[in-house]
Amino acid sequence: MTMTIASRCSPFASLLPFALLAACGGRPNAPAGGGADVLALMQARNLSEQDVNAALKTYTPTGRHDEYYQFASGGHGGNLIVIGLPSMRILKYVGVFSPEPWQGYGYGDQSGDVLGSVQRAGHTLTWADMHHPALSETGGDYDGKWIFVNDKANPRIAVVDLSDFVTKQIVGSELIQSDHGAAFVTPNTDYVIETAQYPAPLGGGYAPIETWNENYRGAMIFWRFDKQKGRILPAESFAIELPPYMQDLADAGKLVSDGWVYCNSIDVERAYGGNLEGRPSLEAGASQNDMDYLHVLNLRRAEAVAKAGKTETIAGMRVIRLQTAIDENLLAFVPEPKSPHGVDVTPDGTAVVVGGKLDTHTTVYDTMQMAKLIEQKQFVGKDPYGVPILDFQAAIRGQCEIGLGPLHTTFDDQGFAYTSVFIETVVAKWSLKDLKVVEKIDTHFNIGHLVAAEGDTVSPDGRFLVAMNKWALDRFAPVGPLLPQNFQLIDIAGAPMQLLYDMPLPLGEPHYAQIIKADKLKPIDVYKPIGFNPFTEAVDPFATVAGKERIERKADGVHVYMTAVRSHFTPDIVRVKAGDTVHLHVTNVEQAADATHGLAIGSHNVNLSLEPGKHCNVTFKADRAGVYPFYCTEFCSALHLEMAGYLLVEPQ
Ligand code: RUQ
Ligand code: CUA
Repeated sequence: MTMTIASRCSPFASLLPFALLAACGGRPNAPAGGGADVLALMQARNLSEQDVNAALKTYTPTGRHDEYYQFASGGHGGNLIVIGLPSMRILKYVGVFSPEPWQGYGYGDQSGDVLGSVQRAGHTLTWADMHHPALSETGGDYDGKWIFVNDKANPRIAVVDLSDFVTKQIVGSELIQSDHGAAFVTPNTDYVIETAQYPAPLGGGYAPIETWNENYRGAMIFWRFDKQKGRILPAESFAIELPPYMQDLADAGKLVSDGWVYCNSIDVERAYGGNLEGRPSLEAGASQNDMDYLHVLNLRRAEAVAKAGKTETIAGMRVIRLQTAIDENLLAFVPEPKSPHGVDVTPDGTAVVVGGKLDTHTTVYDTMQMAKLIEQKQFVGKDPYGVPILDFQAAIRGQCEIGLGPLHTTFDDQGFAYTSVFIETVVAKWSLKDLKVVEKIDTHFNIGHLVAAEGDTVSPDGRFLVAMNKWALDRFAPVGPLLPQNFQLIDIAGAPMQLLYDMPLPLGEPHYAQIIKADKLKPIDVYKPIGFNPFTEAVDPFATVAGKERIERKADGVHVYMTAVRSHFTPDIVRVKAGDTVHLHVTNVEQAADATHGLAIGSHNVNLSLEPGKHCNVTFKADRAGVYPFYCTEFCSALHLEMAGYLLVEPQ
């Protein structure tokens, strides 16, 4: 058999991976796909053996599911992107901070309530700068239940339910004016961490920027998450006031360091710009010192302090003031090299890896050692606000010489760390044991974050890593000056690392992503029982039963109780008077998987997605007399085009 394959596929047979040999020779008499044999295809498409090897590792035949889900931030698109691995097929965009027409997200009453639930400075927001998704965890491992995402521009946190991939809640506090160290969860998802980035007066309001040192502050918010309800409880959440440095990324301790939180900072120089006012630019001013401060917070103690009521309420948020945090010994600093960025706790929880953008090292801090030094109050100094400082050398395990511009670090199951190196534009693989680089692989280009399968849990999977590159340059067919980002799938199962696939991501700049084993998710396929409202998570009081469709005129307007089923809406004629407020209540009474209908009413910005069993309410003003067709927007059946009706707005 082997001989037959070898002779059929020569001259490269010995070089080809086994799977390919099987493909070209497994059925000796069957022609390869499309009638051409594999070698001819390779030649025709100018593919190397390495290319074919990569293709075999990612190609996923029809009907076969991916092994992993990657949840990627949609950046300033404000949506969450769901990608299958290893195929890199996009499975879904989930509307979170931006309206999502396909899902009707932001167009119905309740989905609009979620999207519009946090206003800032009196403004309704329809976009976000999403950075860091965080999957919910139990015991430090992803549990596949929820995912949290942040909005850097208008500090908010959203809760996305992974049973139906729908955004259920958005919270935000006017305490802070931006965030970056978010969203990160504690190992049992008791808290979702949101840290401010750019200092401002706490709670909003104005203070002259010259009074930065006195009046501007940072803060870290601990949003309490209730796993029973699947919701953040703002009233049980609290914050810690921080000095006016620019706090950057954060991470929660795990296992031995469970109960500790780490956050780095830039601009301990407290520069605030003014390059047209005779001061150095913010960028130059913030890069003067050799060291910034890694913040080490004792969350358990902070929780007790908040519980004891040693807080002040600012903008509705309970805040542990900085002096209280110092007095209670729940905050300490450790120097960290030049303009740090990523802070990542190792799978065993014994260390925190910090990448310094203007340094050539990653610094590995010893979590237990820092806890000990803090408990014994072995400090070597104080910052201008009185926050105690630990000795750098005493706090670290060591440093790894990485290369130019280390940013973020993720981990595998073999004791290796993988750091994105922005300036060098490579992934550096290094050993956590002896802090030595073992291998580097090029990325294309300017890698930002990177993520390995379950790489920030207590039990990483290894196998795959995705480099999330900022620039694509020449990788794809040109599409004008605004280029997509480039996600590169890398095989890390063995050495050397192998680049498998380039995926353009043309929708805002994603920053971070997380990768979870697919079998941890158990999404529903239809809403049950019929009339279920995903946003209230109950059968809607306005749910309509087949046979009970009706139109009722009430004090607050005209209520239309409608059903949708292949291939008609009932009622299909709706008569109202100009000036009426219309409350449309629509239930998709079907229970067949994928039997989704849509409901669009032209000229009124009405657009609903009616998945099987789902109920939607939408309220709109029929202010202008006219004849407005409505119709189904999903090609649901052979008579889909006939699934239509008329909104007749009669003159008064
Ligand atoms: S941060 S790479 Cu939010 Cu690194 Cu973007
Ligand atoms: Cu329902 Cu098309």
